[in-house]
Amino acid sequence: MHFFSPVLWQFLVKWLTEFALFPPQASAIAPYMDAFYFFLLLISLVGLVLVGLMVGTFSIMFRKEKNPQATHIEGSTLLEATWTIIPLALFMVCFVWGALLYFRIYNPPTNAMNIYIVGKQWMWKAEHPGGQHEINALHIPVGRNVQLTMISQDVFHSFSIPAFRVKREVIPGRYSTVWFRATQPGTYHLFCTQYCGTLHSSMIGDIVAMSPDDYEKWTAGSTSGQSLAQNGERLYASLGCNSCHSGTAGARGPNLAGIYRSKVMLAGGRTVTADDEFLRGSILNPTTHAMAGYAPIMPTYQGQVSEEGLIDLVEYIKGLNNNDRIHQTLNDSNFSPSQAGATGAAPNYRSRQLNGADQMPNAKPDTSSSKGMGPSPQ
Ligand code: HEC
Ligand SMILES: [Cu+2]
Repeated sequence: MHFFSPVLWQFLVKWLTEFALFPPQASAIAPYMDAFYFFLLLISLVGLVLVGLMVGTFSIMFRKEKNPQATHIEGSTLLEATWTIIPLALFMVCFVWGALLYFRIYNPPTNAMNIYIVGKQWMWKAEHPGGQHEINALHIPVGRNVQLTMISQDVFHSFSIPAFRVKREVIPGRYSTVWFRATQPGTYHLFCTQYCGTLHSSMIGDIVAMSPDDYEKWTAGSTSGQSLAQNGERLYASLGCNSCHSGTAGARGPNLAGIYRSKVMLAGGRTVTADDEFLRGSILNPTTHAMAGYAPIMPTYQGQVSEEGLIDLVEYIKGLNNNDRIHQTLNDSNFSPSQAGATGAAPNYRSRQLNGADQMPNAKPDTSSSKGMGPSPQ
């Protein structure tokens, strides 16, 4: 490429016009993050200049020609106290300020709408509660708190939106969350910021922040018909969860209606809150999540349900308020939990998956599951 090549000049002009020293401030937390960042930058700069100047001045003032013999070397308590106390005070300011920001960033507000993210080599998949799926893109409404519940299907990834000043590790085997409130409509970069293999650099996408109206239009226009909770309900029946978790007296498994965010007593006597992570863990590792008062008979579903399927199940259990529809499903498929309990034989989950799924009386849309998607109550 020679000097007069138009390609070169085009590139230069593009680089100069689009070069951004700093990403836009497009989320509620961004100005606070930047204030802290610039404070750190400022005190570092002041320290650098101060120390640099003193090193320079003193090495000239006390150079060897002027002072061939080192004399008058003595300590000064006042001086030492000063250069200890001032940096200490500055560091304490950073600590308190940083901690306050940290809590704000890592505690999602309870009114946040939840979207699921599954990372894999090398793409981001987003799943909205209403059943909208996206790849390497995420549509969100401006002005609403959005929480992402994220998991990786393979290696470590990291979900980063510089314009929102958020970044969170996305790891296999465990949900991690991040939240933000977009303040300006626009399209922003999404990066994977954790080297995750050959095509790591192409694990990027667009965050599309839209006005609430546009967002409503978008969600209405891109449903796949089934919400996550509806998919979860089908899975729940086809995997045979309902045979034990039927909510009837004497059922072999605990009643799962209303369990979300409640306190659960484990077999060891420890009490935990049934959050997303707990629900997912209960399905994959029932033994380590064993509940007090129940026999550890729940089979593990490790390797039988994909991360997407687990999200569906979790989303379904989260919205489960009563067991009416479970009873209906069980009656319709001529399968009662007491029957299974009496024979002592484990129900055949596989064949039920084939027969049960299409016979379910669940054609009517489940409105309870889509409550998170409505317009913001402010
Ligand atoms: C063979 C009966 C059985 C089947 C089938 C079964 N479970 Fe369980 N489940 C149990 C029992 C018993 C417990 C309580 C003891 C324990 O935690 O291991 C339990 C615990 C749980 C818990 C934790 C509840 C709490 O209050 O701690 C969740 C969540 C759960 N099961 C979900 C599921 C899902 C989802 C499925 C289907 C994919 C399923 N279970 C299938 C018997 C079963
Ligand atoms: Cu990655």
